[in-house]
Amino acid sequence: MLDRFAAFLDRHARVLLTTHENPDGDGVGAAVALACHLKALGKDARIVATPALPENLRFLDPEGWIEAFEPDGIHRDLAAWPDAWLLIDASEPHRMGALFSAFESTKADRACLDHHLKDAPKGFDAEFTDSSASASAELVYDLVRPRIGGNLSPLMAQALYAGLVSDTGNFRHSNSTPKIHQAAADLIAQGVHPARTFNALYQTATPAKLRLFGRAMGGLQLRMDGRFAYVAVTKRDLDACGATHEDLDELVEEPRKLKGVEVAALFSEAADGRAKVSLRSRERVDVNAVCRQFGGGGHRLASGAKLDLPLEAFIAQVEAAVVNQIENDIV
Ligand SMILES: [Mn+2]
Repeated sequence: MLDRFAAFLDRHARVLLTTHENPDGDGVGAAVALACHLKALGKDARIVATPALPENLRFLDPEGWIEAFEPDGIHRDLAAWPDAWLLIDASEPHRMGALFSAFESTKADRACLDHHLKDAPKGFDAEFTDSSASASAELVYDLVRPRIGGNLSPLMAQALYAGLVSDTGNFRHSNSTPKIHQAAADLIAQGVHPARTFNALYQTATPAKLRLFGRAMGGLQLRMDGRFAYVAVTKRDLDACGATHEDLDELVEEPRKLKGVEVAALFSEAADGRAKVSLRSRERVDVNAVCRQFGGGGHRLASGAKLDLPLEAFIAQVEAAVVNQIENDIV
């Protein structure tokens, strides 16, 4: 697959690199590293992100290569620029969000580079996918490492390492393979600083966010002898802490830390006024099955749903469904 991908890159001179909307560390890290590689080969490479590069990923782009998508401004004719348009870290064109209409109208060769488990990609001229890889950054590492004798540039090494960290949950998830650790070891040996990377990616909370977590955890609810644990956050809680909906990110990980918990939930009043739940399962309970009952979904161990109901009523319904699912999945 990577030889095919290298041949694809060889055939093109102006390569536009994009990733899914609301870019994450893997999509951005893989794009920056690939841009380094293409520029070193004498090619023109641009990276466009939508809506923009998140604050905590700025350190991956010290050269300021990444352009925030402006469909009515500098990117009005974006579709005409590239001879190859590559979607990184996704294999469904609509995941590009606002970039999709430009992608649809381009005459460039369209390709994707991805590691997600999906049906066969549609809407591309070429597909480069490998679901055995833990991160898109791993695919880029495997592409460039044998082709670059000696050390990678510090910029490329940092970008690749951040991608590996992002998609393995800092080497905690089940995709933390021996191969990923070997790649990380190679990058650290070349000068990447693991603690600085972790701090830049994750240790970015504001006082408002920490106060919100404290307030939410003060209301921790336990059911079924602690096998189901949840917290709930209302608009009033957000206002009282001076927090925003973005500050809810990762809060569901807190009740998940309980010993013996099988399912953790975060209930909240979403920005659109609907009641929202994020469910996380440790291993055995299928929370996707729960969320599908409420018109939502996701993965078996991480799923969500939204419903037009008062928060209290929604909590009661989801709680009943979770209790059922735990009884069903754990014999
Ligand atoms: Mn990824």
